[in-house]
Amino acid sequence: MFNVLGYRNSWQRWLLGLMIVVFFVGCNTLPTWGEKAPSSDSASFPVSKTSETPGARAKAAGKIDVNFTVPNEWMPKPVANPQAEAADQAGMKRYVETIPGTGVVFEMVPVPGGIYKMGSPPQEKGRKDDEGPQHEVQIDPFWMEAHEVTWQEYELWAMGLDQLRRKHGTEEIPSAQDQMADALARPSKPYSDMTFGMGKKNFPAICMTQFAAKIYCKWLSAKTGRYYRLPTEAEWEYACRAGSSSAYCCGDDPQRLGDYAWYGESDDGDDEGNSDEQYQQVAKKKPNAWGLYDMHGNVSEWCLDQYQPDAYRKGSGRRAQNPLIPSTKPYPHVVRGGSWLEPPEACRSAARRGSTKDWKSQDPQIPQSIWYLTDADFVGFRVVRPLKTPTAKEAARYDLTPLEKEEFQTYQKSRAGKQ
Ligand SMILES: [Ca+2]
Repeated sequence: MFNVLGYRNSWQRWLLGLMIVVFFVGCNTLPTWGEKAPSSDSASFPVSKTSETPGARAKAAGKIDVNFTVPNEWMPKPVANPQAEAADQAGMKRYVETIPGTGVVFEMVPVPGGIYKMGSPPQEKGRKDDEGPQHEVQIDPFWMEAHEVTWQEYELWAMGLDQLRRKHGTEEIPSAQDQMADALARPSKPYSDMTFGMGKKNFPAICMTQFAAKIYCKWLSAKTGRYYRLPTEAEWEYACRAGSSSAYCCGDDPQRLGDYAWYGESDDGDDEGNSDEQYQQVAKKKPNAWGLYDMHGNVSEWCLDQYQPDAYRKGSGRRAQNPLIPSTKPYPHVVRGGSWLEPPEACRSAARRGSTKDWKSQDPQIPQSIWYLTDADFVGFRVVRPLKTPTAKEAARYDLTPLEKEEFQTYQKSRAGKQ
């Protein structure tokens, strides 16, 4: 990056790196970038240290603003990936993202903007009250990860493997993107094997809290310079349906689900399921019409929304545009798609589920970990990237809530033995 900008001398590179860090520390609307480097066990959380405005700090530091362009002024410079660039929806392509410095790749699939009916009709088999009434939703275009986040992807951040690779590899000098990524918090080490013996390579990562999934997205954004986040519940269902209005992306008949999904035994016992009572490697079944794998089943997937069973009934009756139910409390948050553990009905496009506190009931810590769900071996996630990168102010809608930041601070203090 620095050479591209013409900063070839070491002191110039150092100064530019310092200025970038200073800029992000001062950015009140994005307080999670630019904190001091974390320890390997747990990291300090970025908090602005002065009341100066970002503009004032940037000015004091020099002409930092020349390195950032609107509307991406708050994001790191993207690492080169021509396939990932698009000026409009027509230009959106499927692309492969290589997590810089690692060789680990994942694939992103374009999801066109559009309008659909969210929820299920009263006659749908297996339908629950929280899925109605159906209502129109308008969704802006985005890319979605073709598959659930795998252990290879997740552990680069969660276990600090990206830092280890850099330490023992040929590229020891962290890039500007690395420095921002390194400044984000990482989980403490897990107490036990979080795969539960179900396999690791190309299997979906599981047992993370929604908080952990959100920080992973921030880390990924810093690493790549492209804005990644969790999907909203409305985006998730839209992508799962891929233009369909039936119970599943392949129609209403659960008999066809086996071609597209890994799922568990049906409630009536007539269908014993196909998952062999464990999660399976990602992208082994057929994708839906938009090229997305395992939206039904395998592992349930985190969404950003607070789960409200009566949310649809509270709707205004007007078409909702990019709806999101903001998070105000730790539970319940939305997971979607059902899992290897659940019957076909729970894997329907409209099926909703909220997280519960007993998903970490075996966690012996006080307070319990903010990173792991010891009892949620059926929960994972995948990332999305909106076509239009939001401004820092717009992105605050999808960012950590004040409550989450407070919980993090409390947890950090308890870990440090200060409480
Ligand atoms: Ca899934």
